[in-house]
Amino acid sequence: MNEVRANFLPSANIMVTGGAGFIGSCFIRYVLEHTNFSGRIINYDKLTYAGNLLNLEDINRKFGAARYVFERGDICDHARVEQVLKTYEITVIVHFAAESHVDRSIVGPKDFIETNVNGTFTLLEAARQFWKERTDVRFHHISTDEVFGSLGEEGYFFETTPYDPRSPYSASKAASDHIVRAYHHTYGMPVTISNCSNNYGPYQFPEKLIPLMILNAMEGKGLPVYGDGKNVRDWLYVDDHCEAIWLILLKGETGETYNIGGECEKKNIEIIENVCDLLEKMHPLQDNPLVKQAIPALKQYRDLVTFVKDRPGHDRRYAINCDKIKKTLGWIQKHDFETGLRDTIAWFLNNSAWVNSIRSKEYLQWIEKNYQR
Ligand code: NAD
Ligand code: TDX
Repeated sequence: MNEVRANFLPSANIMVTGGAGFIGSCFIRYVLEHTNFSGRIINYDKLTYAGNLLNLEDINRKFGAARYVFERGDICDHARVEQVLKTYEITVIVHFAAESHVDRSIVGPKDFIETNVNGTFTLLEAARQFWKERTDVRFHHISTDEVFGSLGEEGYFFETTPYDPRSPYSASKAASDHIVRAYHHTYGMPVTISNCSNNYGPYQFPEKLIPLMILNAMEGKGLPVYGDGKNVRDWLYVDDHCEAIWLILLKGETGETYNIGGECEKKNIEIIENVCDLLEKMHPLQDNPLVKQAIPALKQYRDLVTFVKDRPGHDRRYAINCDKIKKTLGWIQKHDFETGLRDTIAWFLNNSAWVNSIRSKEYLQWIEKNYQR
């Protein structure tokens, strides 16, 4: 067992940015429900289209203000960040807040530069001014494997792989990683960084591949496959990601970067076919009134697959080598893809109130207009 380095962590006041999003909300739930953490979490989130307080309704009810508080705010707003840092005497920042969707970054990159680059800088600067030279504090930055670029058939991304981002999203995340590292090297801020692969699981916003395919299929809509469908992603169940982040906070070395991956490479078309086949079992077409109404003649969910124009600059393959976190911190993935995907589909089938809350937001019109090509 590795030594626990961050002795201050279990009772800290942790600011989680982007805690109302997919991974941030899972992280808050994980820490409060499955660790020995006894301090307080302050969820700092702007509530963009991707932020949803319903993601944490149960946590809010169960834990109350002594353990969990929501503060609405923008990471680009220095004064507001400073106020929250001071009010709650924050000693740990876990930074998830970002514009996170590649397709949106292609249609409109400005928000990505603003939030991911300027927002991360603003947060770091406010933390530096508040913490000064303290070493019993931590800034953990959540990043992505996309900063490393695109792989061919062979090879993996290591922590040492040179950065080669290719979309406005990945370029903005790469920039933010560099700024975080600069704050460590220049000012000695105790930072850690993790770069992880594609997450999936409950509460994921249905613009990303897996939840979009589940909801479209459930409603008898087309399943848009970009290009030839043979692009490869490495899939990681979101709870495994959250556990890895907690371990890094507890035992990780400051100044270090950790890759986190599912070691589960799949072609996009395989994923979509898996979703269709599981839905045939879990929500058969004959019991699905929405599809019966939309396309009475549909024989199987797979027939909804539609090949569409490729994503511009579409990265071909991502694959993470995560030996470092396994060897040095003892992390391991606990969810296999088949079970994880089944649990995810079951969650979407059983949580229509959440799905409807997403549906009522303006994002649906955006998705129809911009990328249901
Ligand atoms: P998400 O889009 O579901 O959630 C992002 C959250 O950040 C939302 O709650 C949103 O309201 C909030 N936010 C956005 N701009 C903000 C701002 N200016 N100030 C405060 N809050 C703001 O994203 P996610 O999928 O949960 O991703 C979380 C983090 O993990 C991101 O940094 C992303 O780059 C990274 N990441 C995601 C994946 C993935 O597969 N989803 C993989 C690797 C890395
Ligand atoms: O409708 C679709 N059809 C399709 O073929 C969508 C939404 C996606 N795709 C393809 C594009 C990708 O090859 O599926 C793959 C996965 O797409 P996304 O879910 O948009 O994820 P990706 O672009 O790989 O980026 C994700 O992983 C890394 C997250 O959105 C990022 O936040 C994270 O950093």
